[in-house]
Amino acid sequence: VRMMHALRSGFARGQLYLAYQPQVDLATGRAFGAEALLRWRLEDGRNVPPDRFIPIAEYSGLITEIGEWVLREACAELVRLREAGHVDFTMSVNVSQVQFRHPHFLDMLRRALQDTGAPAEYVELEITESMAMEEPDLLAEMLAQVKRTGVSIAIDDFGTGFSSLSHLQRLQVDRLKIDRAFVSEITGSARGSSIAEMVIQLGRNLGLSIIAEGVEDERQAQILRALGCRKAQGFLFSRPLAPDELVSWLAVP
Ligand code: G
Ligand code: G
Ligand code: MN
Ligand code: NA
Repeated sequence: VRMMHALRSGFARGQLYLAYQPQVDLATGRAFGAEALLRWRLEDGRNVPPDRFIPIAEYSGLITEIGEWVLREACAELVRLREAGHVDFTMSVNVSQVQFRHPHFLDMLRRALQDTGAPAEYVELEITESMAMEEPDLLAEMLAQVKRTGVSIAIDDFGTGFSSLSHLQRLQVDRLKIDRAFVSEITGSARGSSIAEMVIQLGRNLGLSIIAEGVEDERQAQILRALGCRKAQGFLFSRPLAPDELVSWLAVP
């Protein structure tokens, strides 16, 4: 409860901000987009990790307001990047299940796009695989409506949720993100790479884009390339960056 109050007042006082992690093409190393990641810096300069405060934001319902702010902020940053010449750049935004199920989610999404001038086709929403398992018909309908706005959809942490493949096939999803737990295993045994391999193959069969997350070293990148994965994000390329750092990072050829 204490943390909930601290989060509420911290949000009101501007302690939340976004960091942007570049997403790169594995063949060229060039960035095609970024994922917006929520951060909370306390007055004393310490950061609270998102795994600690996001569940509290969800539980308290604050995530609806915070999530709206995140989406608007990320869309505004996308527009600034476009004005700086990065016109073919996508912005991925994490959406919590609580936020996504809010009755006004679609209105909120449309308004955020309209007010910021962010082009929908360069905005991607990340939902978690666990969301894909609950109330499949409702989710399928929601995703269809999101798609009608022009925004695309990625399934985050893919491979962790055991969602059924027949269900996945019915969802209007554009991309699967291979969870970093599976990326960290690919340099070990053949068994270790089997989930990453399966996801890449699944993406190929269903016509979905695949991105590997948490890529930390060149060997992992090499194996992913060999398996046919074409996109990645992770510390090998860049940690999450402040907006001005992202602009500088993008400027280096
Ligand atoms: O990089 P990081 O430690 O920030 O990510 C921790 C977790 O927090 C990840 O699972 C990520 O998906 C989640 N996360 C980061 N930003 C947001 C956000 O804006 N909204 C939601 N709902 N989750 C986020
Ligand atoms: O949304 P998601 O849970 O995927 O958020 C990505 C999380 O992973 C963020 O907390 C981000 O800071 C973190 N992260 C990004 N790249 C790497 C990486 O290469 N290695 C590890 N261990 N974590 C990473
Ligand atoms: Mn994510
Ligand atoms: Na993830």
